[in-house]
Amino acid sequence: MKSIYDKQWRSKFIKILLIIIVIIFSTMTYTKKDEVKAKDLPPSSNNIIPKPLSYEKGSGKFVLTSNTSIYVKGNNEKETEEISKVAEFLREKLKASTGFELKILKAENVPAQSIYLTTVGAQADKGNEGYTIATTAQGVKITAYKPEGISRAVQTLRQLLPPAIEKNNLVSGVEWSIPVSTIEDKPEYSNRGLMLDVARHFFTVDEIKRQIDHAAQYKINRVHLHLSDDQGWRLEIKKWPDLTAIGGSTQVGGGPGGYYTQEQFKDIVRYAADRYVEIVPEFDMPGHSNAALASYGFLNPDGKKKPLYTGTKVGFSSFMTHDEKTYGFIEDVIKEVSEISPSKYFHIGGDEALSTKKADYDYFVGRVANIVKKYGKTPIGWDPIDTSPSIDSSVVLQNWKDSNSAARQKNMKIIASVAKKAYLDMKYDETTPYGLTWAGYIPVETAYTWDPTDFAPKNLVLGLEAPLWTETIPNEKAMDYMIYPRLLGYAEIGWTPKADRNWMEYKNRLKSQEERMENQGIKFYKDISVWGNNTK
Ligand code: TNX
Repeated sequence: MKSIYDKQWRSKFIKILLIIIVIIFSTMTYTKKDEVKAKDLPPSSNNIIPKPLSYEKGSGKFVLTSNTSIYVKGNNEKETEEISKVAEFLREKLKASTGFELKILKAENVPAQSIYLTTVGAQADKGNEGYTIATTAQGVKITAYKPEGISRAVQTLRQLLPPAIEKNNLVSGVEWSIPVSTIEDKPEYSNRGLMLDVARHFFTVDEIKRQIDHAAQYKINRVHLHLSDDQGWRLEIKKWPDLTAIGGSTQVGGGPGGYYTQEQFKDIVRYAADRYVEIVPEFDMPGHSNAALASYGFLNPDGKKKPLYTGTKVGFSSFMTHDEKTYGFIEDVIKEVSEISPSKYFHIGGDEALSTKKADYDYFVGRVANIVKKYGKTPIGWDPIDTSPSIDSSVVLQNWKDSNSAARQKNMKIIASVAKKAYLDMKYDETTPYGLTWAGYIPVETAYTWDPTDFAPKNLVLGLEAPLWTETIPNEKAMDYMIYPRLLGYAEIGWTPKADRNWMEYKNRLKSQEERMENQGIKFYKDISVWGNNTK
């Protein structure tokens, strides 16, 4: 009896042992597989957003130390100066976290252990924004046709370094290494924009600069400022001071509003230009004009100033379209702004003019477009500006409604901003604490998975722009939350060819940006499709 019991027990024991061995073995192979996976994983450098055209990894690394210098050389003195400014930008970005005060030197012979920024020998084929970054164990060489391309490359270089590089305080114990690699890159579209509505809620110069700086790292190259609307006029016009004294004195909800002096506007423009970002000014008309109508009685049919408006309705205001005083006033504004705005574009609004008869609207936008052209600028307008017979291909359509057949017929250039895909003021989902829903929810995946050519023929598309309307966006925290991380997707749609983009792959790269954004203090939204549950 005992021996039978023993036998049974033994066979049971052997079975259990076998199971344990199988379990141990399978976890071993699993971890082994995992190790292999980890080893084969693309280095963090492959997590660059927007994704570069080509990335080739070698072996080894270049390590940045306090002895590294930045060398600059252009094709002429002026270009060398311009590259030096890009070098200064790079030095400042590296300073806080590394503690290094890198020297910037102009020299013929570039020694090892340096970062070399140059336009010498570059071909025009990658355009003004294209570049090559060649990293060896000895150093980094950035070559571009124009200093602008060097600036875009410098933004890429930040992402080749460990995420701690983005910290605002000294970090110790991190090796500041860049993997040996070669990157060839250039953008798909020349217009990759972010719009900030500073009219519904006012944002300070520093808040705007902060957004420009954050957006520029993802190679956004246009920041469109929506400078007037029913609720506020936000730029000083010397000839008409009440525009800001009265029209700038409030905002949605009745707060104090605010405005930029011309000097402050120039300061924003300069700050953006240092990052090769162009500021595009917009004054919305003939609708969305209550702040102006509240500032000066002569702009109204009864000669009386309209009351200030702090609500969120649209479509109730209109300039007088058949009164020469209106056009005299508008010309004064366009003249003053054109003098301080280096952008070749001037945005004249043109949306939701629901209180303007169609024929009057058509006449008005034609007249205003001509004034803009008189001051040497290219007009941009929201649809339905393209439907006016007085608008032709010299005007750019910013397309928000997916209604651009007139623009196509006229061969007008188009900036894609179709609301259901590109509006940063749309909620991510029903739990989003800010924003609107009229164009639908825009989770991060929806924001990423489209292309301007879904809405317009490629030959007409200048690029895209993501607008942040601010009726429900009262502060920086709300702004960050709505812009990030969706803007990274828009930046990539604008930069990376459609065929190279894929949501499943992008998702991983986006997740790897988390630490960088956090280190910069960007209060972004952790979308469930990327970060999973319980991360809100
Ligand atoms: C429509 S889009 C508007 C804006 C609003 C926005 C809110 C466009 C050209 N006009 O006036 O702020 O919807 O999403």
